[in-house]
Amino acid sequence: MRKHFRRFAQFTALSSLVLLSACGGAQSSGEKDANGAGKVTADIGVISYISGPGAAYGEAITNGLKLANEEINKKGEVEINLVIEDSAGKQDQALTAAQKLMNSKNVTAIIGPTLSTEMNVVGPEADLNGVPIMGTSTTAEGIPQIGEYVFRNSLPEALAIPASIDKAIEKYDAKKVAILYGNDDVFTKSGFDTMKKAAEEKGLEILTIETFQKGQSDYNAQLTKIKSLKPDLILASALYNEGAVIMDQARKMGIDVPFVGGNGFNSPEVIKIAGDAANGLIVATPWYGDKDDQKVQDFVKKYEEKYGKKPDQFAAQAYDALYILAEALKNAGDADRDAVRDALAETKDFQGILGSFSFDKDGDVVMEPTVLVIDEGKFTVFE
Ligand code: 1QQ
Repeated sequence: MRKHFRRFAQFTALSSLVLLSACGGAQSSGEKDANGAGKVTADIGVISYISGPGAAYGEAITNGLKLANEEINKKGEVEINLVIEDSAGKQDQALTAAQKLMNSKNVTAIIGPTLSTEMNVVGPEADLNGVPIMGTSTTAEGIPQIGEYVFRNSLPEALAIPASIDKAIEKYDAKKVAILYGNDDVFTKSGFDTMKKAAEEKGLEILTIETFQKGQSDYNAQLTKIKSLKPDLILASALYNEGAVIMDQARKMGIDVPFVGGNGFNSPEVIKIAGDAANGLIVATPWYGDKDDQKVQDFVKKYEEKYGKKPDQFAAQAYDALYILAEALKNAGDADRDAVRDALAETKDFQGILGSFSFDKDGDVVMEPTVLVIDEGKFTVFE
């Protein structure tokens, strides 16, 4: 079967595998009615970045999941109970949460974790234990390739970044770029690789490549160098906290060129933190809340009523993800982990709020992004 050849590369702790095997492997079951047609009932584990500096990602994700959960349960074909765990954006905490969920007999599948950095340790573990896992925000290269139980419905950076760069070149006739990226995170590093590759393929001159680390507060050295080189664009691979601070400091230094960011930058938090300094940020997204589409508008309305704010990309992806999983549970006809994995892999032309969704042969996403720019403090379509 696909991906089995990758298993030799999975180097995570065997001890937890042994522990899980000793528990006999967990399965939950569907409740059939007298006609055998009844609804499938399942616990779905969620690992999310709910506390710490990136907590707005986890808040949006869990909000989207809870809204979808209410709607799905109301329809009555599938009954999902969400079991939510906080990873705080940390690998070890994400792994502990995953082990707890996988050890629970009733957990059929896991949604999350939020960061690719976390999925890189949790994904191999879930795969070894035969627990289907689906990231809703993990966008680095290679996530679904971790194993056949590992999926995502998030727009990979490999699709998002080239789309943004193309638009920026077209609009600004850009020829020279500076690149800035976080070198201590799987997602920001992968985003950098994609940016560099895309810039080279599109014939852009890369003036400099600068790095930073999570939690850094002073970018003076990097930005002073970038300013002196006069790029037409700055390509920045960052999570929202660092990204917003970088833009704020750049604008204060008089750097007024557009920024191209990846998925991590596509958060209202960037505008909240950086204010006017966020104007000129270009991102590609699978989600656009002002889309003239009934399904999208219904979701936005319900979300705003429930949570008092507009949904972002992370909420929308999580919302669709639970529907995709609910559909797989229904098609599997049972809350069995293997059956649900197989049903998930078969997902094709699912019509969600992100548009039509299918997995490719690796369990990766086939999707067309929309390119947005922050203009006057608001994400708008970049024409
Ligand atoms: C990743 C991401 C982040 C932006 C998720 C919040 O895309 O870690 O893959």
